[in-house]
Amino acid sequence: MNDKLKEILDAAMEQISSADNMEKLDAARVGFLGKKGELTQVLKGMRDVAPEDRPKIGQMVNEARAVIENSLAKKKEEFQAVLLQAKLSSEKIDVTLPGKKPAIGHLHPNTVALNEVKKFFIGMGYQVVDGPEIEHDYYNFEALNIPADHPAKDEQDTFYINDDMLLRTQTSSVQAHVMDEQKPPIKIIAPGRVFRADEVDATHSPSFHQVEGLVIDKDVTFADLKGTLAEFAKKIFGEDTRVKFRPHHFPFTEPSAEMDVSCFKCGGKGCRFCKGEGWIEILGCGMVHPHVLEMRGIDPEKYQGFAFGIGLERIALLKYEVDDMRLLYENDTRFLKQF
Ligand code: 2NM
Repeated sequence: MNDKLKEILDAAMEQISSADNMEKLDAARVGFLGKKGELTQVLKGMRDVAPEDRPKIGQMVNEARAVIENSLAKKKEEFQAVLLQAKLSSEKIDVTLPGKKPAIGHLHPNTVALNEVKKFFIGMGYQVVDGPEIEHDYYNFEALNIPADHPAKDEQDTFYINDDMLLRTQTSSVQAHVMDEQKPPIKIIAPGRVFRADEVDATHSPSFHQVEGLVIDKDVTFADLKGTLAEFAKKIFGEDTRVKFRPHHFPFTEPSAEMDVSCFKCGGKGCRFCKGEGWIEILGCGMVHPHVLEMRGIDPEKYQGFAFGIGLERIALLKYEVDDMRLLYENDTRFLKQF
């Protein structure tokens, strides 16, 4: 019996140590320790052993079983370590590889232009104000000297919400509110989105942006207007820029004018950029109409004001030499990332 056990133990150790994968190791376990395994058979054969020898034999079988189980466990651990190592090296991350560059956006051309405009006027002591995009018909039109039957109301045909409310056509409505809320002196710009029922083309959009300015104080004259806007043109289009005022009509200013700047491409000689004119139209302006001041409770005998309106897209398109406003709104990054 002793010899038989030793034989089984040797065979088991041999099979375990020569197993080179998990399947073979498992086969060895079943072959020796399983229900029909060789060691199990020995235990089953105990009934043939003399009763006085049984404890001793039993102990020997259990010892052999412990030795085999130990070896199996050790070998299993070895295999698992090898598997883990293989997994770790196949899933290794190369921390020295260059990272993916995050796509960082940048300011929209409109925003860049607006920042420049703001910077100039803030430097001149203006306050930047905003107001509602949805406005009362009264503040958008009547308060700006555009009565219900005025032809200018047709030109600016807009989007009505109901009989009283509309999407503002100009940010001058903000200035009417400021005249209600503040006493002169007033020195403000009102940048913002405005809306008009226009068809989309290279120079029109149903929604665009304006920066309107208003100065009200004692002894404000057209000379203040000219000096301010000439300085503005130099800051935006270059120190050599000259300006020209052409008489115009706006219902809310009297007198009114449009301001042209000398072409910053050809310096005024005439080129393709300024369509041979040498001048480029840039904004509308004028002295605030006395009736506009009266309606807001400001005495036009004591106070005068000048006002102006700049199209932001126009500035952005000129600055970047882009000939189609639609490009500013299509969000095509191939276009936008050039700036
Ligand atoms: C323009 C042109 C000329 C203007 C007038 C006013 C106000 F509120 F004082 F009446 N705000 N903005 C104005 C004047 C706007 O845009 C082309």
